[in-house]
Amino acid sequence: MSSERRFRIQAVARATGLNSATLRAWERRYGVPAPERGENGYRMYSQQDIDLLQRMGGLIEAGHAPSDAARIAQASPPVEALPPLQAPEVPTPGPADAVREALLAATHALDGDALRAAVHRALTLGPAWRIHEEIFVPVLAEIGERWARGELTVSHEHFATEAISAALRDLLRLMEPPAGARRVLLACVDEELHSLPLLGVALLAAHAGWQPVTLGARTPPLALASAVQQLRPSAIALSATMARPNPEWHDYATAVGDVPWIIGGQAAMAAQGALETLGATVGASARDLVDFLAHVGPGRSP
Ligand code: B12
Repeated sequence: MSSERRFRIQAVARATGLNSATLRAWERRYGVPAPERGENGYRMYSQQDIDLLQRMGGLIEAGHAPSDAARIAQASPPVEALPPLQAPEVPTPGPADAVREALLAATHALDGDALRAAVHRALTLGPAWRIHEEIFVPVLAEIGERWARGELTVSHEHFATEAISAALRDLLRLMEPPAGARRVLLACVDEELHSLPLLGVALLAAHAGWQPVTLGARTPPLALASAVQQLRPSAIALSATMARPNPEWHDYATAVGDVPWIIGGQAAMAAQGALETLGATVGASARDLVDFLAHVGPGRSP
């Protein structure tokens, strides 16, 4: 490895605003970037890798599909040098850090006023999908960790989830789809109670100009099949967090018929091979939906 400064994935995630699952997914799918590996196997990113990621992120924000953004970012050198990454040991806390901390502190204290105030501050910090990705997703993951360590109870988790879900629903209501927008049908698989991830997916669908229709938690294959019959969606997005002993992937493949489908969440990632064999696209992060929808076609029907 060269003597040039290298950064670990968490530092790169903080510097680029992309989460680590997205960084790994872009590397796997588009080879963007291809960081060196340290002796311990950890990814070690160079400043050039970070510049490339920032270019690709900027292109996606400007409306390019991720696959196009990857190609363009790799082909075009930066017009001007981007500011170097902050040293990972001394990250400067920004407004997003402060809001994340405030959300966690309010959750610990079960303080409704403080939680509402922190959620409102979060809503001022950028476009809806970015607020979700940079603030709500890491806070929910941290709440999950603290719950698993016994530092927070289910009441704390419900308390925070309720407020964040309400905020995401409000954001979705504000993102009126354009006239003639095509439908993407969203649902959690059977027995799946983690419906909140679907709200993030719905936000990105709306951002891409599609009309999300969300069925929510615990949607058995037959219920999905009847919704597909009735709504005739142009695409289907499913979410599966918890692994189950006998997942009915085959029944879902039947339920979707010939409608293109994507499935994400931890359980879907673990069953990637089986799902792809059944014709599904497997998404590592909600952003993968944008790429998938771009391949399905324009958000508005011709
Ligand atoms: C809130 C929460 C709950 C709430 C859910 C409320 C709701 N309405 O959603 C409730 C209380 C119901 C719940 C219940 C349980 N939970 Co829970 N929960 C969480 C928590 C804290 C947040 C979940 C969340 O919304 N995350 C934010 C989302 C946006 O992130 P994500 O799920 O990682 O999704 C990302 C990607 O996977 C992807 N993605 C997901 N879906 C899709 C779909 C598409 C199409 C695409 C493209 C991408 C995509 O995009 C997302 C963003 O990038 C997590 C902690 C965590 N790390 O997530 C635990 C967590 C998921 N829960 C866990 C557990 C163990 C449980 C319970 C078994 C607890 C129990 N003993 O009862 C039950 C199981 C219920 C069930 N059968 O489904 C574990 C799961 C561990 C595992 N995989 O085995 C976690 C990780 C907590 C932990 N650290 O242990 N939970």
